[in-house]
Amino acid sequence: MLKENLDRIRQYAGDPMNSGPALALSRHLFGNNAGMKQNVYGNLELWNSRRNGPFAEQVGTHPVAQAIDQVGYVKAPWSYPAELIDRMQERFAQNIAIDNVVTQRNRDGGLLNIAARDVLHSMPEVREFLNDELRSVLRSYFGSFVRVYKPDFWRNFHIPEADLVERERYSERWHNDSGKTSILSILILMSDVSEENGPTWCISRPTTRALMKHEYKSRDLTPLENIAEGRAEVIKFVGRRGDAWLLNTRRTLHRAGIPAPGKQRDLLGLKFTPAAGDSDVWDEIPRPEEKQLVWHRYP
Ligand SMILES: O=C(O)CCC(=O)C(=O)O
Ligand SMILES: [Fe+2]
Repeated sequence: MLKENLDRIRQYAGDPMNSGPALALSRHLFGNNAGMKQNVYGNLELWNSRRNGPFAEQVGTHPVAQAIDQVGYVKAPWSYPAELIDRMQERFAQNIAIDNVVTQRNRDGGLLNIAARDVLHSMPEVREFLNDELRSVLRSYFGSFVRVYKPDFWRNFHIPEADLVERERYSERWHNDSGKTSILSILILMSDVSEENGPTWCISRPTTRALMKHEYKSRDLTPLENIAEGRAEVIKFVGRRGDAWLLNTRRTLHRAGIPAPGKQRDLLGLKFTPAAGDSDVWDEIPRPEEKQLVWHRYP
């Protein structure tokens, strides 16, 4: 008992920002479950880029950027052309054919998930998703140019009940992603998605904050149902292929929906952080300093 407590104290003392008490305090202070370091570093990075970045005077002027800050997510007011989605689907099929994907199966060998990760080279058309409209939202959000990284394309299938209870299979449990809160994501539908295809579920930033007090326990201890019941709506990202949502997955509780038996759902995700310098960059590194503070010196 004494030893256990001593071990715990040593652990906190060695890395206090990563301790249980720090997580509890950060939930109270920041209204999400991303972590103390993640919030402190993320806020500092955003503060720096918004204040000193080359587009500082545009910060907060774009209604889409405002909505991401206030609501936590927003449907993009543009859609990507079907022809671009078709080319991405061809690339995904090629990646599957040469086994350049990560596959998860259930106990009976049935498919749960297929993911093509870091597709910058295997799906070069991914660069076309950073269009002028997205660029102007990002400049107003960050005040700077952006690093785009971790472009992933994944396909989810139904999860049988028995596989569901044992452990999490893809991201079907309510969570905030870890990593700095300065990271912004875009999720783009690569197939038509209705309720039965298992859309992403998302809870707004203010409601996420409210749920941190009581209802939300942890990723593994919170039921899959609508935990915002009676407080607010759970938004489901249903739409046509090419539709997209911008969201801060550190500040909004979200989860993958589960496709009905025999149904599936395809999604492309990209992540953005502020970049120094005078152009947007596509980063080759899968997870650039996701949990570290990067203090850019802007010109
Ligand atoms: O697949 C989904 O709908 C959600 C995935 C997710 O939680 C994430 O990318 O952070
Ligand atoms: Fe997530």
